[in-house]
Amino acid sequence: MTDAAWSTICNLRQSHAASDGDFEAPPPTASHAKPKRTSRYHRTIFLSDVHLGTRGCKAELLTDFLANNDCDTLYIVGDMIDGWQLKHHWFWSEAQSAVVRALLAKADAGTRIIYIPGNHDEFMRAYIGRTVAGIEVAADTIHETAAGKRYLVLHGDKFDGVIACAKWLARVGDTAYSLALALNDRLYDLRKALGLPYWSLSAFLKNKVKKAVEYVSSYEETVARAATTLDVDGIICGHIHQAEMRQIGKILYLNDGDWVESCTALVEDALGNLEILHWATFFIASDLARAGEQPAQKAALIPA
Ligand SMILES: [Mn+2]
Repeated sequence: MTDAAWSTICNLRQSHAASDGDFEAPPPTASHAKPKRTSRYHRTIFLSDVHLGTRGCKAELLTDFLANNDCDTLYIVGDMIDGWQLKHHWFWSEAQSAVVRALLAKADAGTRIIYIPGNHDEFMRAYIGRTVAGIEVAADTIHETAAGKRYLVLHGDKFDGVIACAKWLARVGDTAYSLALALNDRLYDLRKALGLPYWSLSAFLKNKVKKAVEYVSSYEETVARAATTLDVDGIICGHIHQAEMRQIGKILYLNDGDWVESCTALVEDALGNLEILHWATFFIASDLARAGEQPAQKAALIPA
């Protein structure tokens, strides 16, 4: 891609600077230098695996999240742009442009943005150590919370190169399993007629799904084990599209999830408390609230 995608982003930046468009241009006066307090203000936001450039990217939800959440520091924990997909299929929507504009508007308004490239946007690794469009690019970094806890922040692909099929297997496996149960009997009859030994399609698929689940938990444990050798309290990563917050030995494993399936972000409040926000819940809840129904369900909150 990457040149094409990059020039799209550069053009967006220029058009953002040139006109207000749908988004507020940053006011020139110093009194407006701080980000505006919107419905939620966090000390830090971590988000990853947005996969801009793919049809799967939930750009509308992310735009809504960015419009309703502000912070002092925003970490983009990799796979923001999907360079792999862009090489084959160019898919860029207005909603995806809106995500880029919203991020640039935050940078212009004084939010510190740190971009840690992942495996799908590895072309961004060429900019490590530089500040591009007001966004700092780093290979990985240490984040210190307001409570003084230290977390290693990185995308997490270095712990596993071949992961793409895990979630796919789990989801497809679920539907396929019931289908397989029905097919299994016919297969049994067929194999018997052909003189072949018994072989269970459903058991085979079940084993595949089990392996996918095992994969996620072994990934989490691998990451946590790697972190124990460092002087940190925990690790914040993305990559496997599975938001999680769990203590593994001495390490607090935090995964901010993704914006393809779960639409989650990890946020830190002024006291250093960390929380995973499931934005789809808030997004739907705000619609319900407008319709006078039940309010949002609050996501898990753990102390720092
Ligand atoms: Mn990744």
